[in-house]
Amino acid sequence: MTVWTTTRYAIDLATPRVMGIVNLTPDSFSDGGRHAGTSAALAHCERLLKDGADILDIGGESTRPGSDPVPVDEELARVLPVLRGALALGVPVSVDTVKPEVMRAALETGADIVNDVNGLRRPGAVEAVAAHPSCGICLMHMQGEPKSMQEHPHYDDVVADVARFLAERVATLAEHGVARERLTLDPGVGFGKTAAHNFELLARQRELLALGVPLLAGWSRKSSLGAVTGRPIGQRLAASVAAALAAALQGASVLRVHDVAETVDALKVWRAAGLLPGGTDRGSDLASQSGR
Ligand code: 7PM
Repeated sequence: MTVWTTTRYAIDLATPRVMGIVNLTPDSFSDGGRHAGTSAALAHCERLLKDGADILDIGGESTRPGSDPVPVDEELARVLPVLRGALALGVPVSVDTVKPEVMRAALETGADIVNDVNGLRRPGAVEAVAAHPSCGICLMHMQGEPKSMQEHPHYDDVVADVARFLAERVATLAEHGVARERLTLDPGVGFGKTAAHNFELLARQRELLALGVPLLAGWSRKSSLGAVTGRPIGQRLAASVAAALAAALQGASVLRVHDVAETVDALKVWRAAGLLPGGTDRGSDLASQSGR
C-alpha cells in the first residue's frame, strides 16, 4: 500500500487523490482587507472540501510564471491566517512556497505538507523540511527562474532531464535524512516548458514512476491547455478535467486542481469503469446505490 506520510496524516494513495488549490493572490480574496480576505479564503476551503478535495494547497503567490517575487512578510501575512483556519478542517493542508522562512513558519503552525515549485533549491529549504520529523513534501521541477523561464525553454530530452533533476533532489533529501515516504514528485507543467514539452511529459509520464516516488500533477487551467483548445483561462474547465484524468491514467497519485467537484466526478466515472486503481472511502459505493 502506497501512502504519503505527512505531519498529521498518512495519505492513502491507492487511488488518485485531489488537491484543491487555494490561491491567496491579492485579487483573489482580499477586497475588503486582510481579515475579510482570510474569511473568504476559508469559505473557499470549505467549499473545496464539500466538493470532495482530499488535500488543500494554500499558496501566497511566491513564484508564478512571469511574476516578481513577493516579500517574505507579505507572503506570511497572506498564508498563516488561512493556514491556521484550514488546519481545523480535518484534511491535510499543504503550503505552496519556495521560501525557507515561510516553510519554517508554516511547519511551526502545523502545516502537513510543503509544496515547493523550486524543488527545495533555495539555501536552507532542505534543512527547513529535514528539521521536521514527518512533514510531507512535493518536489517540483522548474527550468530557469519564474520571471524568464517561458522565454526559451530548451531540453535535449525533457523526460530524461526532468527525471534526472528529480532523482538528484530525492538523493539530496535522503542525505539529509528525509524518508522517501514523505515525498511526491511533480514534473512541473508550465514551469520552463513549452506546450510540446508539457504534453511529452504527459505522454511519457509513466517513465517518471521508475523514480519510485508517487507523482503529483498540476494541469489545471494552464496555458498548454489554451494552446490546444484555443480557449482563455476562464474556459478551460473541460480541458483541465481531461488533462487531470490523463495524468491519473498515466499513474499520477495526486491531482492539483481548481475545479474539485468536476474532477472528483470524472475520477468516479473512470474508477467505476475500472480505468483507475480502487479506493473506497471517498469513492463510489456502487453496492448501496440504485442503478441510476
Ligand atoms: C499564475 C501562474 C498563478 C501559475 C498560479 C500558477 C503548480 C504548483 C503552481 C504545479 C505544484 C498554478 C500556478 N503550479 N505546485 N503551484 N505543481 N506542485 O497554475 O503545477 O496554480 S502555481
